[in-house]
Amino acid sequence: MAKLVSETETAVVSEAERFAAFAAKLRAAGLDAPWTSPGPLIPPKTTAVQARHWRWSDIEPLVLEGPELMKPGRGAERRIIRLDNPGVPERTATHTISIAIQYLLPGEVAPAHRHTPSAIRFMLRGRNAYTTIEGDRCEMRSGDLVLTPSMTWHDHGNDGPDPAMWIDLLDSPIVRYLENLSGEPYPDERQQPATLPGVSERRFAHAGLRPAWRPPGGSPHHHHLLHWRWDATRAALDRLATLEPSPFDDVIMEYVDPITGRSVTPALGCYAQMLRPGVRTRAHRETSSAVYYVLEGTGSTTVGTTRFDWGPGDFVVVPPRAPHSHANGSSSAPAVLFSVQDVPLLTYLHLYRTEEV
Ligand code: GTQ
Ligand code: FE2
Repeated sequence: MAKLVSETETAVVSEAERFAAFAAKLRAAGLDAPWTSPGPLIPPKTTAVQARHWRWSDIEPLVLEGPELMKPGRGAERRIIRLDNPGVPERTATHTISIAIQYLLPGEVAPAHRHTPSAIRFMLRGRNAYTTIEGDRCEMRSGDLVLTPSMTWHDHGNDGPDPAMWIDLLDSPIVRYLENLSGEPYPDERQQPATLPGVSERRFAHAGLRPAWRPPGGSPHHHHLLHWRWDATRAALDRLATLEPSPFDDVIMEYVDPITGRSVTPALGCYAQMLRPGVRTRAHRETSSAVYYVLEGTGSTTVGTTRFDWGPGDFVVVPPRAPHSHANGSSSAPAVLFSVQDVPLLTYLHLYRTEEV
């Protein structure tokens, strides 16, 4: 008997040794056979993105402290403070979305540059602050969304009497993962703007209408809307609120290119959403991730079993596949949320799924 057992053991060891020897030969040849190591062929991976809540009362004093320590200019370029999700290796808000608050004092300029990530600005406060994109000067008022497509020259300035503050939303984590992160400074601090500001808005900001003639030539970026005004967005939400709402998001609209109907950037979409007074949405899971920013009202977002109670200026991150629902805490006032979500990218990859939980 003893002899038999030891023979079996020898056979087992030698099989493991043969696997190890084979794996070593594969490695030396720059190859790998997944069946030489334990585990399933396609091991599932749980998300590193954490459900998180940042309160505006914690963010704002730190944003206001920035100017004592940093001046925008060549080098550091932008006075920004990023949302840091501790679960994400690159310390961005989610694995696909980078969010920052940018702060610019009266008279300051954030110098012109361009880069491969697409960027979106969501204006918070200040008057006569602008972003110039490919020469089109977009004067940003509170609640406006301004698009900086990939590799377009852009500089920001504040010509008003008050400090200006806005949210930057970038797809840089995706571009980094795709190993295409790059950028360059513009030769001058600012671009020479076109004679008239808001050219893209003059051409394209009229829902249901597009110019039947455009001057020949110009940058390809001169054929898209770059600036969505808050008053139009808010009015659209009020009108949609008179019709049947989504059970999961209540009254929700996506910002789109009025000519192509596509999301504002290829990977990331932006949404404006109203939770009518007293509304509690049903919970669902989505394969996408999202960052919500509270514009108006108070309420809560429940992610998994954690309830985040929010008010104006707060941010909430919903990781991929996390069950989530929203509630307006007021029975008399609407709550309004702005969000950025990687739904367009997931849809393109045929990975977007949603299910009620
Ligand atoms: O304002 O151009 O938050 O290039 C990150 C990178 C803002 C900007 C950010 C940028 C900018
Ligand atoms: Fe930039």
